[in-house]
Amino acid sequence: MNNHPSLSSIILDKQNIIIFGHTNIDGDCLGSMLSLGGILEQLGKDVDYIADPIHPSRSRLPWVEKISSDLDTSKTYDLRIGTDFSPWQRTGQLYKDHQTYFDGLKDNILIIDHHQEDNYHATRNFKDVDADANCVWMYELLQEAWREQYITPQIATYLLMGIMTDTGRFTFDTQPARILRAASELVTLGADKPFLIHQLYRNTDPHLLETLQTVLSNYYIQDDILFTSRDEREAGKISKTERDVIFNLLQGIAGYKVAIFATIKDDHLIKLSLRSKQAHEIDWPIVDVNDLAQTHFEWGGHIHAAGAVYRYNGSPQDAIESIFAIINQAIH
Ligand SMILES: [Mn+2]
Repeated sequence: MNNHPSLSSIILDKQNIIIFGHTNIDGDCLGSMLSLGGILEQLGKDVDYIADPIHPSRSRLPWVEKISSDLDTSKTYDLRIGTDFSPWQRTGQLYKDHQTYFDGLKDNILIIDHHQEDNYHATRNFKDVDADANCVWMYELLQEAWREQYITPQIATYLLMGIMTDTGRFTFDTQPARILRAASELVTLGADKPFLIHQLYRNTDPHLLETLQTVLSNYYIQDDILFTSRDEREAGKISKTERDVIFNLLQGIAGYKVAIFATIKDDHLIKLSLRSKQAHEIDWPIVDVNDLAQTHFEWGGHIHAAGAVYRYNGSPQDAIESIFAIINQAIH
């Protein structure tokens, strides 16, 4: 991790730079993209910010409108950067629409990430799987390259957003000293914490209450598993903010080994969000949900928070029973 060249040397001779984010963009990814891009722009670089089309219900993330989903595959770039994800597949619809383009990219690919997944295509791989947020890792890399020279209050705010959102507002970080030090320095550099608190947590659309009604009426606890689900086919997508509120709620419940939030996406796909408790909270061995997701489903993430997909034919009720059985067997 420590033998990497500095960001400043990598971007020195690069002019046209594209920064990619992951599908279902979140505060950490957005903060990573905009903070790095903001510094590159101050250095006179031309920067494009590209991620999956953003659903209106997610547009409450501040500054998300700075991200475009119009990828011009004929445009050449001197450097392509992916932040807060590893395999190109995580760009979602972008990858599906431009698979040949992504698969054909061979050089000048820099990945800055904190997920465990493989990034086989990266030519430069800045990965820190111990970082609780990609933005804390990004902040350290930016500091290493340029000190605080280009970290304006706006850029400090972008970085603090990622740190706050990916740690659940400083709740489930595993390296609190590192997280709080970075947060403290960013506030000193002018990060606008009250603005973030308002935008992210005190400005939620009343639709949240409907979502909660569904999630709470569908929940059950059985065999140490807290399970709930929501059918997107009838009720539509929900925002990142709503998801975060749901998880804060589920994670506050005592005694479960795995909390599962299943989203029925369509007639053949169920998306799972998995959460487990940390060692200090429990008197049983920790459940590694990243391992669970990678072994029994697709995708992954982190030890205590991971996403997964399950493909099915037949009824979603049967699929949900199968998912429950797979996870139940895996953890017992
Ligand atoms: Mn992240």
